[in-house]
Amino acid sequence: MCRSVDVQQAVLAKNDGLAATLRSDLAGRGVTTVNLMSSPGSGKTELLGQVLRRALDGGLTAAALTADLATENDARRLARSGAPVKQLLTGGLCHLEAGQVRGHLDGWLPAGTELLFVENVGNLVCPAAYDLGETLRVVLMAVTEGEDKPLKYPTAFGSAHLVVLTKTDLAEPAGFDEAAFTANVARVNPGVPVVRTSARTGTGAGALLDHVLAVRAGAPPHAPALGGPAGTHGTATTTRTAPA
Ligand SMILES: Nc1nc2c(ncn2[C@@H]2O[C@H](COP(=O)(O)OP(=O)(O)OP(=O)(O)O)[C@@H](O)[C@H]2O)c(=O)[nH]1
Ligand SMILES: [Mg+2]
Repeated sequence: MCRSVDVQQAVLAKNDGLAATLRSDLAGRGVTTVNLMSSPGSGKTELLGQVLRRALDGGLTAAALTADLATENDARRLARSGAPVKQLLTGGLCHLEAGQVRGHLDGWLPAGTELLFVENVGNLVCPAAYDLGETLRVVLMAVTEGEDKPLKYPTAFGSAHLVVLTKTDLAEPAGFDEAAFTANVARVNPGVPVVRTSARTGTGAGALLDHVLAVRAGAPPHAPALGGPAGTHGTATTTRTAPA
């Protein structure tokens, strides 16, 4: 038991080191990196496609790396935006690690990329423990998932710089209690901004992009309840729950 905890801590510590180097390399290349985390099917790909299109329409250079256990479906969907997109297959792993991200960026990330979006594997547990060297960590949740999810997944919600509520077009039929959701978010991560979105109506993609661009322009990201100082996540081994 102790030995397996030691191994987990060592894995996370190694990841933190690689993530810190990656963060510094990406910042040096002028790349703002956004890590998108949510449970499967929350709407990451659908929303990201809209954000990429808006970024490109606004004259920005944006790219996306999307991770799944299997299929290239999401890369195909995201490529319709016109942005460079790469599919990362994790070979059965339920989360992304910094070393994998680095391996897929090397030799692929186009020079001059300003915004890099990384769509994590659909999972609210394991991805939360792994720093990917991101500038912004975003956790998404659909209104159909239930207001209590921030309390049930405190690491994912507590370590985020930004929370995105998706599928708000379904709030009424789902009987979603937004006030309870907002209160639960505030309990695990006081002060974290929440952006409401619907890929069906097109609501919120602009607000999400604006938030990313504000941070890129120098606005300090929210300091999450869990994690290191704003803009860094190099403390997984001491402040985050290790993955099961
Ligand atoms: N009604 C509604 N449906 C949506 C919305 N966004 C996504 N969907 C649908 O929800 C399903 C899942 O969306 P995806 O974008 O694939 O979700 P995901 O989080 O990328 O899923 P994984 O990559 O498998 O984790 C699809 O059928 C989408 O069309 C939305 O805002 N409103
Ligand atoms: Mg997806």
